[in-house]
Amino acid sequence: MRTQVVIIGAGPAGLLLGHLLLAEGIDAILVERASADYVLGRIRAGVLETTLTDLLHQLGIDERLNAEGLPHDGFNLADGERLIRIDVAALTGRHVTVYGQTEVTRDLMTAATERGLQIIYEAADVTLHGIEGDAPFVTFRENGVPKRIDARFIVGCDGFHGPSRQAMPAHVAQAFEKVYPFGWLGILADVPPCNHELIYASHDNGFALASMRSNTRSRYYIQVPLDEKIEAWPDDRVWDELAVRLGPDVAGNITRGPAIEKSIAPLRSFVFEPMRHGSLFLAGDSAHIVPPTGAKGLNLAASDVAYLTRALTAFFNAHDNDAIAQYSDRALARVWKAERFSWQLTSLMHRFPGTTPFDRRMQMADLDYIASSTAAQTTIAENYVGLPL
Ligand code: FAS
Ligand code: PHB
Repeated sequence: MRTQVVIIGAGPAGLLLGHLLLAEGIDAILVERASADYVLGRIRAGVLETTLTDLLHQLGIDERLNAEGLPHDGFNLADGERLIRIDVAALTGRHVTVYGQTEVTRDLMTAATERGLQIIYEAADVTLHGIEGDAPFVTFRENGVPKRIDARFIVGCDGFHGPSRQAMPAHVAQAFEKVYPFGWLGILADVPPCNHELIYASHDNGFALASMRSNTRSRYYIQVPLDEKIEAWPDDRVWDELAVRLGPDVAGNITRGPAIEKSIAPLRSFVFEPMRHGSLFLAGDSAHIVPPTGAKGLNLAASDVAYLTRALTAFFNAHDNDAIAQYSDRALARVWKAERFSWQLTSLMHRFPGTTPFDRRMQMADLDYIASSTAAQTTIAENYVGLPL
């Protein structure tokens, strides 16, 4: 097989890139390790910047988003005594949309079938070849049969554990990482949310987040120790701890119900440089990871893909090599600012092992300052809605 761009990974980054290239008349084939059902089964992000929703509107892959997406003009920080509302609409003129990553992925998959975007699922042993030349190719096995796709470029959208980042030569690569000493236990339940907007809570016991997927489906998280076992958290214990950490005013509005999904995810900050070498580009989680506190992970995948689409379109349709040469620096500039915001909000809202009473007072003073300062709230707001491309 031959195409112009091989995309490894059919998660949100790969699917979005495939559609955007197709819309520009650029031929792409996606090669995905898992089944479509497995990809859809992963419960992840919930808050979309306009960075991502604008692309879905541009593609016309927005019918369900328009019908079911919940525009949010603000969110809340809870410090144990009050809710500090960050009015992102008033402070930035923009909003975010609550619409699950699973639904974004589902919409992109449905549109792929309708529009003829080629996706090869359950591809085994995907391997990259020739990335330092201008005739790279990917090999893999489909139903046990060896296959090969030749292309002009390969884009690694294969997430944190995929092969693309590993294919970058060590002498050009530099990784930056911070692993946090705790994780997030998340539950999904078909109960109405406890609040009409998200609440990020800082409590002596640890962090909690009250989010949602719709007006009838809630998504909650609590900070747990890194070595915590999910078995130690039956539903009732999760609901009890959420009531404590979200505070008495909110606790009364929590509707309990059986968790339809419950999992623990580690938190890390990670950036890999460069995001391009030869004929290989990286986009999304294959190049960077943020702690989900700032709701940036999925949205950074969208900005990477927006930059890369512009670059590949200039190359194929205008014979302009400059944009592909600038891709890595341009994408990383936005990645690092999102890494900073995510790290800062994580540091503010979580309990770190070894936190001293002074450290805790510093967190409380920071929250008290945010409550009293429009300037501080504006800084948070403009990062939360997404910095400009
Ligand atoms: P993905 O990991 O989504 O997709 C990569 C794809 O590549 C997968 O389908 C995988 O099967 C495939 N792949 C891997 N290896 C392959 C191989 N060898 N060959 C072919 N295909 C291969 N972000 C937020 O904004 N908010 C959140 O609350 C949030 N929660 C998260 C919770 C968890 C547990 C995780 C892991 C991430 C979370 N994220 C969150 C971040 C997440 O949403 C990512 O940013 C988003 O999935 C990025 O999309 P992709 O870059 O497409 O990577
Ligand atoms: C979610 O709803 O899954 C979610 C929302 C906001 C975050 C993280 C996760 O910052």
